[in-house]
Amino acid sequence: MQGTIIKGIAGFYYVKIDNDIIECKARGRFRLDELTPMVGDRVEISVKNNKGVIEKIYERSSELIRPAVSNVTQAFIIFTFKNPDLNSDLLNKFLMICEYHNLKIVVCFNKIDLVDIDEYMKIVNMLRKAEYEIMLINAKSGEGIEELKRHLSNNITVFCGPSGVGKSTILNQLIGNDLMKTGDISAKLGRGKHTTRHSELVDFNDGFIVDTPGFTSLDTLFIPRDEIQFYFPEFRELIGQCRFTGCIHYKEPNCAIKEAVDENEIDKERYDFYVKCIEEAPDGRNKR
Ligand SMILES: Nc1nc2c(ncn2[C@@H]2O[C@H](COP(=O)(O)OP(=O)(O)O)[C@@H](O)[C@H]2O)c(=O)[nH]1
Ligand SMILES: [Mg+2]
Ligand SMILES: [Zn+2]
Repeated sequence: MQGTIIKGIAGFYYVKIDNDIIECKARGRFRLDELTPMVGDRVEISVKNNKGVIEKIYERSSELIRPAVSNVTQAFIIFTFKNPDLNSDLLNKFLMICEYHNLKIVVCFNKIDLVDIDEYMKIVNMLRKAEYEIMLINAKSGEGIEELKRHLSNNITVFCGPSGVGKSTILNQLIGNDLMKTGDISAKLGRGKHTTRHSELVDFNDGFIVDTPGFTSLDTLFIPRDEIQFYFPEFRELIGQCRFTGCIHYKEPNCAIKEAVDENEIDKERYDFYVKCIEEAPDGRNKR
C-alpha cells in the first residue's frame, strides 16, 4: 500500500492512504542507509497484526529543512503593501529561495483593503513581467480566497512570508470553515498541547498544506555566485546568449541580460536585486 506521511511523533509516522491514517514504525534498516522518514514522504507500507511498517521510501522531489518536509511542490508567498510595509528585497529573497527549491510560486498580496491598489501596480507588474502568478487578497472579507483554494489541488503547499502579513488568517479562511463542519478544526489547527511541535500536513482540497510557515531563515549565501542567475525566471530564455560563456551578467560586456534590462524587457529593480545578490555572494569579491 502506498501513502503519504502526514505527521511524525516520537518514532511513529502517520501515513495517509485514501481516507485512512495508519500509524507506522519505520523499518530498522532505513537508519543504516541513513534514510529517516520525513513528513511529506511517499511511502510503501505493510500492515500485520494491525501494526504498520514503512517498507520503502520513494525518491523525494524536494527536501526542505525548516520546516522538515519533503516533496513540497508549491509556495504561497504572502506579503502586504501596508501593515507591514512591503519590503521588496525581502520579497525577492523569498522568490529566490523558492526558485532554488524548485517550487511553483503564487505571490499573494494580502490586506488590499488597506491600500489604493493603483499605487502598487508597479510592483505587481514587475512580478507579472517575471511571469509570477499574483493574487490580491483580503483575508478578512474572504476576497481572493476561493481562487487561492483552487491552487491547492495536487500540491503540497507551504505558506511563507514575514510575520503579521496574515498567513494564519488566510490558512483559517482556506480550511477553517471546511474543517469546522467535520468538527476537528481544533485537532487540525490547534496549537494547544505540544509546544515543540513538528510540521504536519493538513489534508485539504486534493492536496496538502504544510501547517507551519516555511523559510523563516532567509539565508541565500549558500547559493554559489554563478548559480544565482538560474533562480530569476525572467533570465532563463536569455541565458547562453551573452558574448562570454560563463557570463554572470554583472560586469561583462555584451551581456544579453543587461541589454534586456536596458530595453526594459527585464525589470530594472529585479536586476538591481540580482546584482546585490552577486555582490553579497561569498565568492563574489574581487573576482572579476
Ligand atoms: N485589514 C486587514 N487585516 C488583516 C487581513 N488579514 C489579516 N489581517 C490582520 O493582520 C494581523 C496579522 O495576521 P496573522 O494571520 O496573525 O499574520 P501571520 O503572522 O502572517 O500569521 C491580524 O490582526 C489579522 O486580523 C486583511 O486582509 N486585512
Ligand atoms: Mg501566524
Ligand atoms: Zn550575461
